[in-house]
Amino acid sequence: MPERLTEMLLDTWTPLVILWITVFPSMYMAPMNHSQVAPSRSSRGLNELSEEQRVLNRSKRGWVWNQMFVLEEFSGPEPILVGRLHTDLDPGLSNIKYILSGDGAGTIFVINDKTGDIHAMKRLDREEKAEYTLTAQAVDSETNKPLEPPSEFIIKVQDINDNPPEFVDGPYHATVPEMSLVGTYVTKVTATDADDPVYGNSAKLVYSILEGQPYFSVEPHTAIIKTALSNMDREAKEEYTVVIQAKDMGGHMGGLSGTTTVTITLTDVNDNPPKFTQSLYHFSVLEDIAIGEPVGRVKANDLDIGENAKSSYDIIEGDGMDIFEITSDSQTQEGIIRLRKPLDFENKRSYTLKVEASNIRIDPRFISMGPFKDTATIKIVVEDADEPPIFSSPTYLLEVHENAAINSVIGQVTAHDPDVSSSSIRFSIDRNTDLERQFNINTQDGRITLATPLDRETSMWHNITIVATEDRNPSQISRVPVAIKVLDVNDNAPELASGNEAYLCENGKTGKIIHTMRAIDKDDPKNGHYFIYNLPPEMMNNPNFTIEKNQGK
Ligand SMILES: *[C@@H]1O[C@H](CO)[C@@H](O)[C@H](O)[C@H]1NC(C)=O
Ligand SMILES: CC(=O)N[C@H]1CO[C@H](CO)[C@@H](O)[C@@H]1O
Repeated sequence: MPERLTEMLLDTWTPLVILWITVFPSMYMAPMNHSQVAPSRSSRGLNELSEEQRVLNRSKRGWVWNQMFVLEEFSGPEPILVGRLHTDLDPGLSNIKYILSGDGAGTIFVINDKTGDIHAMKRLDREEKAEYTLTAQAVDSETNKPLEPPSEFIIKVQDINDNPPEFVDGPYHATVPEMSLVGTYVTKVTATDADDPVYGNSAKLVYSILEGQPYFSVEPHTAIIKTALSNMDREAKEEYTVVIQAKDMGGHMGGLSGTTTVTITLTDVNDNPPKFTQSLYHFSVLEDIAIGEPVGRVKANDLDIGENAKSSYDIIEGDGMDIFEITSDSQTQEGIIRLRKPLDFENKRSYTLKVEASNIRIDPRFISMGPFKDTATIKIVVEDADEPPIFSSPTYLLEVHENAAINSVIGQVTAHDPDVSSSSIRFSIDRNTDLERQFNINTQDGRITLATPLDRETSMWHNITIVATEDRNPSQISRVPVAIKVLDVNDNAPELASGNEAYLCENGKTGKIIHTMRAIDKDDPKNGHYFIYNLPPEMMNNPNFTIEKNQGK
């Protein structure tokens, strides 16, 4: 075979050639060379090889059948000649009639019943229907008797590159951690091409990046998008728009292309330490704030987000480490300084603390970038608050003998105003605790005196409340409990207990106990009662009875 012809055949005609060589029928069909522009009904575009083959194959009878090809989207002024049926049953026979049936016969494909030329009457679209199955038959034109058995053949619609690549899943969104190394996988995109994937290069895609360089790259054949720059910093630029193009014809000139957008967001890594907004904070606080109350807030900002921006706060130094504490506000990420122990302006008027904010979640990759913490100094000034008087004791216990004289002093309470500009104090008795007005108090010096007589046997305790009021600001009030215990004096005579009738027998023996006397006393001496029993004077000289102390009691 001539070299030039071989080359020609290698392209679209290869499958036909193979069939012609392997099958040896007497009837054949000849496809048209579609590189010809606008073939006409009269065109004699028969392949030379067909003639050669025809000679070769004449020895055998039957259909030479094969597949024919027709270019899709052909839109010449006249119908395109797809191919020609021919039987060499009897080359001289003029009464052969060709009949075509099957997919599109008579509408899309029309056969010239004499010449066997098949024309495509319509423009075809391979992506709509890629092949048509038809049946051809040669009959006697006069008798309509089949000269050959019918045989099927296929007309294949041959692809042209009439479909651009399409990204059906686009536009895409992808993320990649900031500070990733060059070549880190980001995502993969896919374009599809409706053209014939097995024939030619019409569906052979090559990807390239139109927008997004030098930050990202795309792998031409896999469409894998990777980072192309290291140390991309989310805090500098968070979102990138990457445009990827897919081009068919293997990316060559003249290919069709389609594009898609990939929005790539850098995700946060902890590459920023917390930083206090100020190196020195000043707070002032009234000395009388309650334990647990906030004194002030500090903030260490972190350019990162989420967990990477979270810091814990600690007091690491200072003269108020036991007085204050710092906690973090999970909402605002601020450090809140709170009071742990009471303040006393009169005792200490300022504190200095050193606080530290340190990231909670640290990425080991970035430890070398420095400590993920920061410190600041906090100065707290304690301000004087108008405080109520303070008694010299939280409670008082006073004792008084029950026979104490009216106006005698029972005891004294004292109190002072802790404020620097100290106020004088007035004392009073809370009369709700001394309804009987048993006591009086000296408003100036706090001496408590007896107002009415006491009786221990009536009331042993008088528990009263003393009120101290600042002269300058009468709303500054303190109260203290005073328990007054009434001490016993022997103001009650003993009495003999009842049931003092005794009986003895006539012949009672001398020395026999005939009765035990008992005495009682309302008083309550410290060491208990001690009674002395004597017979009345008129009995003193009667030798018949004596009274004795009962076992020392
Ligand atoms: C008064 O106070 C004393 C001492 O606290 C206590 O023992 C006593 O029970 C109290 N008496 C009354 C009547 O409250
Ligand atoms: C003073 C008195 O009553 N003495 C009497 C003591 O007992 C003797 C014996 O029973 C009497 O005789 C006494 O009179």
